[in-house]
Amino acid sequence: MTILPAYQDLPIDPKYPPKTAWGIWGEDDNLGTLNLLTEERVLKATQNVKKGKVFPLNWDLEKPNPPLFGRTVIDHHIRDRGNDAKKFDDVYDNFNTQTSSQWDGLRHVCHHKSNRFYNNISADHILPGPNASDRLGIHHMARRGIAGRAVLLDYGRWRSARDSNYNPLVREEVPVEDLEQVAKEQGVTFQEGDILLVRYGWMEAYEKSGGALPSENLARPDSVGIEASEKTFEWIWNHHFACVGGDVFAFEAFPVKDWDLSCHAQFLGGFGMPIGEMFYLEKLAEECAQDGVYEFLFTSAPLNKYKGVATPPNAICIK
Ligand code: UVW
Repeated sequence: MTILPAYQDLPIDPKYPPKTAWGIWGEDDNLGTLNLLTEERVLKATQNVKKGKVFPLNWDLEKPNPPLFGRTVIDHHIRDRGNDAKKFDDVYDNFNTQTSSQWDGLRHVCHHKSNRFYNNISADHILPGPNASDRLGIHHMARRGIAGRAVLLDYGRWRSARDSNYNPLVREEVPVEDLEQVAKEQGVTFQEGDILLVRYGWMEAYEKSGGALPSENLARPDSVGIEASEKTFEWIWNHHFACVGGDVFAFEAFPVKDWDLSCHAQFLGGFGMPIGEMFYLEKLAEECAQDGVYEFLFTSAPLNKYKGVATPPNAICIK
């Protein structure tokens, strides 16, 4: 098993930009921190299945509506295959893999300071043209599959219990000290290779608001999320999470103040760590609040789209 360097010791080779994890799993690696989901860890994660309760994490494909960032609402048609109302297919038009619940794959956002994607991949690998390749395509994640032990930090419930004015639809930076405190109070101890899920309470607030986001501008909506800072990057890397996800649309506080210093740029481009967004965590969080168990088996089957950028997670947690 690879012994991972600490954040302060990144990169492993001075030829790479500071604080990147490039090269750790080889220069030809397309999976980044998902490499931490070893067979041993997956097997061990199955020991968390005690009740047989299943929690799917895909939100409605049509939400949020209107979509954020100029994305499209899926346009669904039923095709009558024989024109005799006996056999039907689905047809999806305008399907953007990132309108609803999603994994941001490693083609989504580059390490802004170097303008390269994870493992030193340039944008011309991703765009059509003479240098196009399949590097970092979402199919790599799909063909491997994602499974492991996940832990939920229900920051939203913890925070709401302390602050009746808490509003996840307003920009606010969550410091890692607060996540540590939530973990402590929930009795969660992190393990290397964990899938970290954070429920900020954004989706609940969104649903309660009837989908009326306070921001006029759907290209720059407001939300709570983790603080984008060196301290956060160090905390995330040094726990050696396999990936992170939450019920918010960006995982980090939004709008992003400086993309060079954003979690998107550092996690995706710097670490090769997929980011899960708008995961539906409501029923899972209710169950965890009732039984006090915040760890479980997590599985996710990304769409096997050759050279894709992102994917609905098709994730399921089993307790
Ligand atoms: C942001 O870029 C903030 O969100 P997404 O990952 O959905 O593009």
